[in-house]
Amino acid sequence: MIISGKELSARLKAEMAAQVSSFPEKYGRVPHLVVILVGDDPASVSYVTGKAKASQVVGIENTTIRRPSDISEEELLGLIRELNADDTVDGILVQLPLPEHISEARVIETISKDKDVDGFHPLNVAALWQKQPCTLPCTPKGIIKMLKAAGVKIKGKRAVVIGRSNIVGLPVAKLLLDENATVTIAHSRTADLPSVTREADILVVAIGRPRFVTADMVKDGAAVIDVGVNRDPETGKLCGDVDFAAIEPKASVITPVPGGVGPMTICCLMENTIECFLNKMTPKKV
Ligand code: L34
Repeated sequence: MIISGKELSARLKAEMAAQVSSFPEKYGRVPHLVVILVGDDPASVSYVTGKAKASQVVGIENTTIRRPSDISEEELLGLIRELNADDTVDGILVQLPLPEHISEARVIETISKDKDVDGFHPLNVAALWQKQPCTLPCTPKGIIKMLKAAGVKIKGKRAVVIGRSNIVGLPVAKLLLDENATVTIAHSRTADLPSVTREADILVVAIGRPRFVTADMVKDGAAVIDVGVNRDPETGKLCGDVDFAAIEPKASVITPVPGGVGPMTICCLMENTIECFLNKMTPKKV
């Protein structure tokens, strides 16, 4: 079975739209997400456009701020600080990657924790690993939603995550662990990787190389989640990290690229923006 992230995200966005439509009456306004895009990398432009479109569907106000790739780090940090101080802004996202002269770490730590809709701020990451309330990073959150929607039982299963980035690999491994899977984090330097991945009931691949995972690496009946978004070197088309044609017949469920994890990432960004808005509007008593 192919898990359509496109369909699942459409369903969830429709539910969020219904929820958001009650906000003007309840809170006097709708959530406001600001996305900052530095430079004009075509992939980033496409993702940021997707975020603006999804905002429109959900009824969230979206401001996309574009800056040239030669913007100084200080200027970018200044813009973020202004948005932090702006009460009408609920969520701030700076699209990654950034040009080399700008420190991604400094940018991420400058965004107010309460407006960090990506869940990338060190305080959010710490809260996640300490089992405290936090904003969950969008891609890992979307992956867990897809597995659950497809009826995949996570508890007691062996999960293998290929990739150890801060954005996907590490947090998705943590979320699977919290669902009581037994998790192995592998990477491009893992010795005899196929012997590790063949043990996986749930295989999550976030390595960024076309057809990195071949059929011999996948156990029969495994759930396969493909986080890769690559250009196929031969056809130039969008493709994942998994040899989809060869693995789809073996897998119990598999996510396609495009139409899999990508749309779910954006869907969870919408959810996180609503969450940040509601946290502000209905503060929890301590
Ligand atoms: N700050 N930077 C920040 N937050 C993020 O959550 C991201 N990411 C990653 C890159 N940089 C970021 C995204 O938004 C990757 N990513 C992302 C989002 C959406 C899609 C892919 C990656 C997506 O919608 N992909 C479509 C195809 C889009 C196309 O045609 O180009 C899909 O169906 O997979």
